Amino acid sequence: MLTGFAPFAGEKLNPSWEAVRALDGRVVEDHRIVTVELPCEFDASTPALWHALRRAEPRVAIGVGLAGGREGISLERVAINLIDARIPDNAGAQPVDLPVLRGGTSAFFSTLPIKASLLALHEAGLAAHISQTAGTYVCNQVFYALMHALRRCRNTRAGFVHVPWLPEQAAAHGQPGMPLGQMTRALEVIVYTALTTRTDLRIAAGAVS
Ligand code: PCA
Repeated sequence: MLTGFAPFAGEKLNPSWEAVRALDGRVVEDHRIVTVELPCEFDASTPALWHALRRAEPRVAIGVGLAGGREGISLERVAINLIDARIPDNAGAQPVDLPVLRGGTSAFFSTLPIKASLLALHEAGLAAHISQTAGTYVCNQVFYALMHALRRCRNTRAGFVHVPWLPEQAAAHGQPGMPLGQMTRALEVIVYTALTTRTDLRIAAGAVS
């Protein structure tokens, strides 16, 4: 299962959903990809995610969001139990210094093979890096909610990936961008790697280039 986000902050498109929806129905290693668009809202995104998870019961669940300003694909390593919204969400909510889940564990690590994915992405000629923070906005909340929901599901691998701006948005912001086809290909590589890699590689993030 792949989730993307609705546009936010006045943008017309969210590249995360554009890249994810291009993979709807695609079969990878005998698994059919299911896609879901989540609202960019603190209140509505988690119930929508949990509903989709219950329906899909996926082997691999990857949340995808936009991180404007970053270069290439960010393989997120950690979700934290903290919300600190820099801007209001699409419902006008701007929570600050609140937990995602009251009393919840401080953080969860991605259970995707992020190092193997990094290597596979670089081998495919796609710009990517390991990121140590998914931020403190709606994406981190969804990542945390995903990992919390699956904390006892040993058969489901899950994590989060940030994509950069699309080229036309990148030009408008004067920041790095990536063509949609490359984003979609990157997500497919990450799904394939998650389904085919048993134990992640143990290589330093900075050593893969
Ligand atoms: N990016 C935002 C929320 C939705 C999205 O695509 C984030 O990084 O939190």
